[in-house]
Amino acid sequence: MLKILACSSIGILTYSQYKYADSEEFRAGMRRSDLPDFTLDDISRHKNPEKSVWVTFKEGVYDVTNFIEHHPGGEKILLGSGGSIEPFWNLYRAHHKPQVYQMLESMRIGNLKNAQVLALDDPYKDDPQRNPEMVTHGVKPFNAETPNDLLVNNKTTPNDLFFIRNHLPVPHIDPKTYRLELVLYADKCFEFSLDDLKSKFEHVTIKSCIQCAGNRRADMAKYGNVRGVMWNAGAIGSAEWKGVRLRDLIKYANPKHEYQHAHIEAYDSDPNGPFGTNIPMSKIMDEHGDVILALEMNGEPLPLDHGFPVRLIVPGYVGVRNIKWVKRISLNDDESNLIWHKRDYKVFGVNDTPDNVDFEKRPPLYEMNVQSAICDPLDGATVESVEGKVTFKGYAYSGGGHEIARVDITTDKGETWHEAELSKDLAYHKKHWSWALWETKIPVSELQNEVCVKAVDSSGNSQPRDTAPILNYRGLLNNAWHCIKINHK
Ligand SMILES: Nc1nc2c(c(=O)[nH]1)N[C@H]1C(S)=C(S)[C@@H](COP(=O)(O)O)O[C@H]1N2
Ligand SMILES: [Mo]
Repeated sequence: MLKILACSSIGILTYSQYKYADSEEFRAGMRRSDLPDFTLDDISRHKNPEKSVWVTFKEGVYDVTNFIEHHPGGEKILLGSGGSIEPFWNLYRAHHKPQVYQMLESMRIGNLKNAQVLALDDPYKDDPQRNPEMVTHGVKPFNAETPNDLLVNNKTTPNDLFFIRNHLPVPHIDPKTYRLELVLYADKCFEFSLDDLKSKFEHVTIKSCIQCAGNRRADMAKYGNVRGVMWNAGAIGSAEWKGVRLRDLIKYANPKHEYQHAHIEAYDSDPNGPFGTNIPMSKIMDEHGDVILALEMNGEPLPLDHGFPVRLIVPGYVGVRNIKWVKRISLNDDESNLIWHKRDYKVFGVNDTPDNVDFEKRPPLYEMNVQSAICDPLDGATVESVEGKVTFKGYAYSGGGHEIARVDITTDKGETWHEAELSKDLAYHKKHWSWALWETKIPVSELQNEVCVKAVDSSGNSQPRDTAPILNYRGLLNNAWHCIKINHK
């Protein structure tokens, strides 16, 4: 079926274009003859949140003043005020969906006069190729997890299967001109080339897990509204990181003052500034010196997606503190004000909503809680028994270097438990930065349709049975018992 649209530049459409032409996405920003025209000048005069804020999208002009306080991304909406929101939407691709187009059109006030609709560059066009086996949750930015059953095949997660959590396009950095800046606030600044890092400092190798604070968010989402990437249990991996101690660089710089915090800035950035975080100096300078600037992952130069050429590894800390593509480290007395540090990765209560939370009141999340998951078989699988038993495998991990003390599996909702066998990774000065993989065989006669796991760490911390009491709208730190449904013959 063909359809001719009023817009002359569109002409005759094929069927797939026709379906598109009926979509919200297509209609958003199209010229509307029932509305007045505004010039770019007119629009640029409306960027005062106290009075009025206008933005453009393609040929559409929108008054978003009343929407600012409801914008899920908060005041970021002001980045586009008085001009086009397209560059930001291309960066934050989650906007490209029918509901958002529809909402935008509800704020429509006019057309852009003499609009020359620019074809905007795709900031993600140089992102690297990824392993198609990965379970992809989003492409721009790229977010993908290891298929959960493959996770437990290796104590060291292969580079091309290690989960990827990007917030922005992958920066491409020339290793020849790369410089790491170390700024001693209001004092002096040092620059290190890759050669400096490799030749001036002792090399160390540390096996450490990285786990995203949102690991298992998809489970939490069954209990209420949560926001973020819908990870299953695969937003975790363990790798051997080789690099130099950040402590050694700081000792080399020899600050004359005892700073409290290190602000870490990365090369990936958006109009708000660089991606980055804050690490307390006490962690960097402790007697272990295990916070490293890694140049290699599992014996290879860091892959582009994992921070080439230099990433920070902060063992025992939540994923986001392990900053990729490190650009600058500044020492300071105060905690970093970077938006990614101040306005994210904080844990709220069950009744907190985006409208009532006070980010300033909450401390940043550093060490993680104790976690475990069943990876093999996968949820919903039909299991087979060998000699009357079914094998279950998974991982357990605890933040802060706590050792996994035990892992137990139940087939009867917690009445009785099977202790699993653990295969632990090496500890460094009694700190367990990596995970324990576990395995157990359960008689098929005992199996019902659900199997759950929980772990206990060396401090006696364990996992709560239920998710509902730990629900938080950001979907962080879900460490409730991990349960899977199974069928058996
Ligand atoms: N520069 C930079 N560092 C970053 C991120 C990022 O988007 N940019 N994501 C963080 C988050 S939230 C996590 S969980 C880990 C993921 O590391 P990976 O992609 O190597 O698995 O990187 C952290 N470091
Ligand atoms: Mo993360």
